[in-house]
Amino acid sequence: GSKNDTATITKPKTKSKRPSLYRVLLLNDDYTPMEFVVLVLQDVFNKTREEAMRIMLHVHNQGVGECGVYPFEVAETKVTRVMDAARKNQHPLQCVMEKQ
Ligand code: NFA
Repeated sequence: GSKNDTATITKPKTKSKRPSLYRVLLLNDDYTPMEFVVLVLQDVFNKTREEAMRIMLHVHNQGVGECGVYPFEVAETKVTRVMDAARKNQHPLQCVMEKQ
């Protein structure tokens, strides 16, 4: 037969899988300055000063708090940015992500 007569038919795959979402969390500690946490929330998570204050105080009082929910790679980049800034400034601030 001709070259392209095999019986394999590939179905057009246009179906879009929705990306898994990850919650990014900040953890409280006794040493990181409140102002540093507020600045991180504004800079890394694009929060307003007011929202950043609200989240920082929630973490301070409750021990943990959500900064946002993002696709894996975005969440990973934000965690890295927070941890790099904390290390650079010698603060023990911890940032983690968890599958939502
Ligand atoms: N608990 C810290 C303090 O009293 C502030 C803080 C808030 C640290 C949120 C980490 C996260 N200086």
